[in-house]
Amino acid sequence: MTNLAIELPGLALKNPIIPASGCFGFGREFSQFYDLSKLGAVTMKAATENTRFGNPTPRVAETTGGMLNAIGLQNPGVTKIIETEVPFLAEFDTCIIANIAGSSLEEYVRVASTFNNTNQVHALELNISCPNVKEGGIQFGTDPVMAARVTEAVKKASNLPVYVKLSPNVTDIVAMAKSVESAGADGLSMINTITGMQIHLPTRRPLIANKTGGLSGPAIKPIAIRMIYEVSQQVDIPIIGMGGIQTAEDVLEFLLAGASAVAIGTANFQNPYICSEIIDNLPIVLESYGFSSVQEAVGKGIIA
Ligand code: ORO
Repeated sequence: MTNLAIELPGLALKNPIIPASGCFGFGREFSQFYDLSKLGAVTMKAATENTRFGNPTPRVAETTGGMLNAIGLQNPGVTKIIETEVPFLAEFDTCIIANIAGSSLEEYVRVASTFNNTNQVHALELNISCPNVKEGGIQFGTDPVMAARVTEAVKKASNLPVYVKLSPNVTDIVAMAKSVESAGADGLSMINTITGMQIHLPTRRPLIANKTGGLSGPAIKPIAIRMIYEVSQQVDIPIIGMGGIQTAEDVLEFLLAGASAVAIGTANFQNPYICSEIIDNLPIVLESYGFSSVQEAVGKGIIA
């Protein structure tokens, strides 16, 4: 029997498959398709202090091998999420990860400490990498000093493990990773989307109203693999890897590159059963490449 379980700070995962933040809402729609208890964990859509309606539409567009989005952190606000969404997800036998965002260091701290009042959330994912809002977010995620400052502040404010979600929109992702590790991050989550833009020729307008958006999907998979590989060589904290995963073979590639678990994002829009199908296929794929557990595959990949 292939052992899919993996232990990360705060997260005793029955398998390494986690729907990615922003691509699964709060799980309600997907719970009509399969039992969410099958999942290793669920990462909720980003929570901010107050309700956000997000950016003007259109804010999602298909691209070659991927998708652009500029949702703008739409969410009902942390209090509502704790009142209505966390209890819904807590009905399932899975871990809950709360993605937190803010437009200032103080907002991150307030959102993080609000989650202390619920005992149903297992970990925080500190989102310093949203490419689609003017304030906060990526300003923290592209500067190692700011990233360390917000990580340290959130760690102080929270009794939950903190996974910092890194942006690929930087020259040196290893420097970012090391900086948040020194500031006390318990883990990393990488990569968020890559800023992109596409133009609709007949109207000569950008395809999305925000002009630019975050590119996700299989088009970014090699970038994610490269970054996870480089970072995993240089830090000691675990990595939740993501970026264009569509199959169990892709999952194995991420594990071999150095991820300990993975998040599935864009693929959920194409196939709502994708996480469930990958969980079913993963033991077969692991076995066919000679692995008897997920743990055994982590970081064992690259034969030079
Ligand atoms: N979009 C992304 O691509 N990443 C985020 O972290 C957040 C958003 C969004 O809400 O626009």
